[in-house]
Amino acid sequence: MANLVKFEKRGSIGIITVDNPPVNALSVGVPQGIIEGVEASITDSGISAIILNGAGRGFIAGADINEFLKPPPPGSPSLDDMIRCFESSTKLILAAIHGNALGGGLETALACHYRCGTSTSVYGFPEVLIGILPGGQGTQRLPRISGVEKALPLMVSGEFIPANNALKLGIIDEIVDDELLEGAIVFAEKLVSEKRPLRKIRDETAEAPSAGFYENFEQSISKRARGYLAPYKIIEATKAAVELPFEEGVSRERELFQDCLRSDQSKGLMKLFFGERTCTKIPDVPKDTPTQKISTAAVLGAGTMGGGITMNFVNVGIPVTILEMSQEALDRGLDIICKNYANTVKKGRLSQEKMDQRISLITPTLSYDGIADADIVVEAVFEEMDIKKDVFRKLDSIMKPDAILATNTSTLDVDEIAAVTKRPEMVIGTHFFSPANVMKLLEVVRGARTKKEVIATVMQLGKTIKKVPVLVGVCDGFVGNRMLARYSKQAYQMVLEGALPQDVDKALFNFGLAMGPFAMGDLAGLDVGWRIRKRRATENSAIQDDAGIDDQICEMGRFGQKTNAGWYKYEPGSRVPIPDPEIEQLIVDYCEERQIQRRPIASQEILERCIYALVNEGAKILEEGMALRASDIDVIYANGYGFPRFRSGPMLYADMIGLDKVYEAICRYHEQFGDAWKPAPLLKRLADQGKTFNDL
Ligand code: 3H9
Repeated sequence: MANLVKFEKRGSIGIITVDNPPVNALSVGVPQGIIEGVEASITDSGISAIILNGAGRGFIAGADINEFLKPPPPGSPSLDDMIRCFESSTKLILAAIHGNALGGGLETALACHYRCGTSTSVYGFPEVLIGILPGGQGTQRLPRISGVEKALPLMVSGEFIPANNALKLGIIDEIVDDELLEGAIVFAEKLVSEKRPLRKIRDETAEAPSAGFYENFEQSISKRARGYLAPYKIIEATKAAVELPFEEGVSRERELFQDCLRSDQSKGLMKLFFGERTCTKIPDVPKDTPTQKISTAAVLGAGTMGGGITMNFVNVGIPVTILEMSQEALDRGLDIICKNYANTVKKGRLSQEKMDQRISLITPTLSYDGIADADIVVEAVFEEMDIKKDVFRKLDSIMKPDAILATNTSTLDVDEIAAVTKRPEMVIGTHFFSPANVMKLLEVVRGARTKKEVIATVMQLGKTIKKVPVLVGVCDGFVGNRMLARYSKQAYQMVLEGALPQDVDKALFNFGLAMGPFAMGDLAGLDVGWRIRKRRATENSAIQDDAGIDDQICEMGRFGQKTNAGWYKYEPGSRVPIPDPEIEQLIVDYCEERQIQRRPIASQEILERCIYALVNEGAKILEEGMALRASDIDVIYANGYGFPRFRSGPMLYADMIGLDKVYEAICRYHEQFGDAWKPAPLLKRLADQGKTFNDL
């Protein structure tokens, strides 16, 4: 028997244990090992029942996702072979579950005759999150035991459910003691002594759902599932469970599974799955680097960012002292935090008790003395170098010696900030994205002198506060915003050349982005950038005074959604952008005054210029070492910039198009539009070598 699976006999029970760390995936060899365990049990007349369980942290977390990205190995028994073996078994098989039973792991359990789990066990079909469907008969079995109306939302959301819900849905038959094997043995012996039948889910019927169910369900997921293939394939497979005999349903499921597996979407999502795990691995900061314990935090500034950052900490039980300069600012900030939580309570996603607990972890203060003992302080004050420097000098003088000093700057040089302290090795950037309590991305900015222990601590802290932390280097805009500047510039440029904001936004929305750059500008508020540009122009006479279209829009008092007008207009209380003839006229007049010849711009050009601008800058960032890997950039874009997850991110998208084609297009734009399009040397090199960013 393969050593990924162990077999032992305890009394009259054959015990098969999958032991394939870290998550007991069904890698090549595991199904074979399990089959051998079942066969050994069947031939042993002293065995009356079989228990299948997992070693370590959980039962089985599903198929081995790595194996989907490679050609299948020849001849090794598959999940299907294993299920057939279970169904032809003459002895009762009980799945005994602790930790996770996910995807193919849950399908394995559903092919057993009975299932029991500990009270803390967790169940789910997360295949949809990697662009596939439960293709080990899950779409045919779950509707048969839980009903279509319960099964479909579970498979389409990829949600994990706890044991008590799984019991209600019929996924498990019994919750056993946390001493899993003892409880499972008792349960198996009971099933045998009661001569319970070898129950097969395949023999049951999936009843049709109530009239209109599928239509309503599709409607309910239409926003979330826009552009995605797998959710709709799961619906089709579920219909097959109702409409076709079991074996035919299984064949249909197999076809639909292959459709998903062959798609670029599943490749993109699987790459992102691994990318989101690889991004915390830093070559020169090994896993065993010592970390500091973070038991308390301080946040400087109770504005939108400071408030959001504070919420992240208290959400996971880390008390925060929040410092402001005036009582009024402090009260305003705390009020917003309370309102945010109250909204979540109103939506039923948080209990009042939990809200109160979280609020009680926040200590407001007006004095630096109040924060001196915090393990980490995150500064979120006004984005101005001199102000930040003053703040860091002050922090350096009052914070305890081993405190981590973090800045939430989105544009300023972290090394310059660190240089005003006597402990630059303790200074690091933590670039949160707005709204900081919602957005998953955290750019962790490594300064030239930041200590490895500090990096390891902050990366770990990022995970603790449920962010996706990605390490980046010090450069203007770091990774995400530096690339975004190129993208936004192209979007704006095309409006000057002949496109309208709605044309640009539509092309990018259809590509799968949550929204295009102009709708995004309106959402974020146009006045912030405008005020910065105005201030810079006053401070520096070398900056030319030709107000851009965006400046003119602000001068009209149109600051975006908050004023019901920006690049678009908005009905009061609505967030739906409506193209505005007044803006169209403004654009046309603006171009006429400057004798800019406008021309129609096809959506293909819009898309290429925006996305390739990201890719070209991304290539420069990689070459400079500001991001560790192409997949880190994709993780940044998927988690911080609404890039469609099914495309993984701009770098994998470019790889899939072919870097030779991308390079060729960029060279064309370079010739046409000049220096802004200078191709990144790395892009040229990879294109010449027929390689991809992901080969690096
Ligand atoms: C499937 O089952 C298809 C079938 O329906 C049909 C087949 C025909 N494969 O997340 P973590 C690795 S599709 C390979 O940091 P956690 C992961 O990369 C599958 N590797 O831990 C990481 O490696 P490393 C359906 C996997 O405690 C390490 O394990 N199942 C797999 O935060 C630890 O992972 C899923 O989609 C895998 N399936 O979370 C479940 N899973 O240390 C996907 C994990 O080198 N997995 N790894 O970076 C998860 O959701 C989480 O990993 C889990 C643990 C909740 C299990």
